[in-house]
Amino acid sequence: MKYKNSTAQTLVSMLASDRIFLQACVELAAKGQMTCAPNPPVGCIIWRDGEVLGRGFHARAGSGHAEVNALSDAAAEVRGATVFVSLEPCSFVGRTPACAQSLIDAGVARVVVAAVDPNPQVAGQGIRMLRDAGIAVDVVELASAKECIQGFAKRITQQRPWVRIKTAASLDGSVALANGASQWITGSAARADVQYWRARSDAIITGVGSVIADDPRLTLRDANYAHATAPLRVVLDSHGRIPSGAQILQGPAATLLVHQRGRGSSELAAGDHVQQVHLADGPRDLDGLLVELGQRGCNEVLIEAGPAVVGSFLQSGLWDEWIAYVAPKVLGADSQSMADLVVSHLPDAHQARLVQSVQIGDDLRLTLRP
Ligand code: AOF
Ligand code: ZN
Repeated sequence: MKYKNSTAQTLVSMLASDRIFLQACVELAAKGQMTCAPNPPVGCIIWRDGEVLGRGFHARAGSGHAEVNALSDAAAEVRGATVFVSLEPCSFVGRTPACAQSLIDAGVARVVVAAVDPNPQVAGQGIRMLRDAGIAVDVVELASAKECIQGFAKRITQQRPWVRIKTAASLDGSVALANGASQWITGSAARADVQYWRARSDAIITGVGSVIADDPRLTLRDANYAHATAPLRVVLDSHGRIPSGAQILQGPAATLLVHQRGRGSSELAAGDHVQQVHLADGPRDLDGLLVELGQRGCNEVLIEAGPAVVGSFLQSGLWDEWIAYVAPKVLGADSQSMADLVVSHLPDAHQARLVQSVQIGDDLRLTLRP
């Protein structure tokens, strides 16, 4: 059949190339993922006549947004260009000027957006501003664009961070032997993979039980993520049991101790990097804890804790994603389950939905959703 260039075919191929450019924007956005909180990661590409004129991503709150960085990256004139951006351009003057206005001033002809900004201060107004100025705007929704801002979206709309649980257990769901031995259950590749989730988290939550048992540092030590902002280390410690010599109390990363009201460790010789908060019901008030972390600008938090904390997060239903590493080994009947909870009736079991499974070294990594 002879190829005939109809309007419909032109539209179809335009849509296909829009998606390819937007996907490249999402990949650019990821470069800012570990540093941009509380802002969302965003990537932008400016294109005209078959040529990329400029690229930009948002690296840090208070510094240039993706669009502005792409505009300044463009050496050539951008008048009449198409702008691809993974998130709707902002419409308000915040820490930085409104991107929609900067694009209008630059005289671009078309803007293609992969996700509408869930921020109520924007929520479609950026698109409206551009259209009012005579710029053609197409929203080509991309699942990957939504996914990369899921932490920001949850905080800005529900005032709570995206909660990701991480577990590393044996085939029979155990995280330690009866004598407490737990190093290591998963192999080195899986443990290295955990560094990625730590690096993209704004806080890591653990329980005082794990601090007493393992004395973890919960710091980033992978050179691949040297640029990442160090996550806040959060210790759930109702009664102020944390040993004053615990490694987690050492800087330079910040640590937040969560106590029950009236309790706490006043005698802790804590430096500026250690803060304490008191919740009415202590760390049992998981929702109060999430609100506190949302107020501190956390978009994504990682639960890296023992069976008590993991069990209470599962039971509370206050989780969004679960990264479960499974090692092909059996620890046996007297080993410790990953979650301190009792299920008496099968229909009451905590059912998760499997969305991905990948082999990491000799282990398996399951991505689960509620
Ligand atoms: C964009 N491009 O690259 C990002 C956007 O306080 P500000 O001025 O940094 O504004 C932060 C808000 O801007 C943030 O809450 C979100 O709505 C939007 N993020 N918008 O056009 C970007 N990061
Ligand atoms: Zn902006």
